[in-house]
Amino acid sequence: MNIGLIGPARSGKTTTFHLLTGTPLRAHEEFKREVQQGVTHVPDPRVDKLAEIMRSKKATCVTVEYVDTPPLEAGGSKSDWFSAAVEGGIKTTDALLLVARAFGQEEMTAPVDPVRDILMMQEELVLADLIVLEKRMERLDKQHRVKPLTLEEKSEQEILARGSQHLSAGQPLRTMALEAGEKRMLRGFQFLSEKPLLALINTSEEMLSHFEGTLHELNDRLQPHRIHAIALSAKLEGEIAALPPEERAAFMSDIGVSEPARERVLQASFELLGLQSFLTTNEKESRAWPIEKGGTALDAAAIVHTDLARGFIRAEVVPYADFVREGGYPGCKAKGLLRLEGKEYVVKEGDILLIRHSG
Ligand SMILES: Nc1nc2c(ncn2[C@@H]2O[C@H](COP(=O)(O)OP(=O)(O)O)[C@@H](O)[C@H]2O)c(=O)[nH]1
Ligand SMILES: [Mg+2]
Repeated sequence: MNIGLIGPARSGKTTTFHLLTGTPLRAHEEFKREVQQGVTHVPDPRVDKLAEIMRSKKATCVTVEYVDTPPLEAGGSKSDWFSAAVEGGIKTTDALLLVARAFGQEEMTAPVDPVRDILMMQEELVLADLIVLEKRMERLDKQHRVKPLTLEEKSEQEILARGSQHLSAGQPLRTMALEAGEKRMLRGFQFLSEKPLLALINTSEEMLSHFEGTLHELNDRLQPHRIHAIALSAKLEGEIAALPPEERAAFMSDIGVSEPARERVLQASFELLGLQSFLTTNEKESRAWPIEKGGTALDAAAIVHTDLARGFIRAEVVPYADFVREGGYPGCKAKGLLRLEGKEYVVKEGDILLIRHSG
């Protein structure tokens, strides 16, 4: 899973990137032009517990990759953050994290309205998608003049026309009503306004409680756009994360946060993407995997390995809590807690799956 950081210049993307990946901010980094990627682990104590029970050689958490995008050229136009972000590889990401600037109010002439800023940036995503979409429509039109379109091309044309109307009305593609097949087709274009969007209101220590307190209202205004916002102070949390572990808790409770930003962002991203996790465990490895809510045993098999999906026979399923209580597979078997499930079984959070397959 990878998430692209976008937002205007100096909104705190790079600061946030280092906070989320647990890497140090280097000197003068705000002026550097390169894209950077970093990986973070989704902390999951269940994986260690399973590794202990099964004596696995390896314990592997879910990983998330963040992509930081370069800053603007000096004197660049308003849309530069955006072309820089596209160049930076955000087209191929699964979701976007939009960093909105809500610190340094004293230097600003007007009071900050993060929702207005977030929606302004969304407009850029919408415009960029419209350009890509219209190019594709033109190409289909040209083709149509030479030879009749295939059925698939016709349905593509129809979806693109609807998409064009939707975008022209200023609406992001993520709010468009689509059937599963249509959605898949649209995904192929890697449209930016179609990606799930988490907004991060990056604020100062002084303003943090203000934004935390008004988050509900802000989210009410963002909800029609299917955007979810959280508030944090990237700089401050970066400083806290750099403290010795035993001092962190006290500082965090000082600013009124109970969990580190890294974990709050991961949690919000999982929720936004509609993800949950399932587990696998054997002597080699105990591991957590992300899966969309509603995903089946066959989907889970495909996530672990395509071969498992191809030769799928059945899944043996046991909830994590039962597995731990019984101390492993033998105990679960003895009590009949190990269920045999078919391809269509809908995976639940914390299910431990053992996929039986042929070949
Ligand atoms: N006061 C304050 N400054 C911040 C915060 N986040 C970032 N900054 C500063 O804003 C400047 C731009 O940050 P940077 O992360 O490079 O922004 P980017 O251009 O979006 O990558 C840097 O000088 C940061 O130290 C914050 O939460 N509070
Ligand atoms: Mg930067």
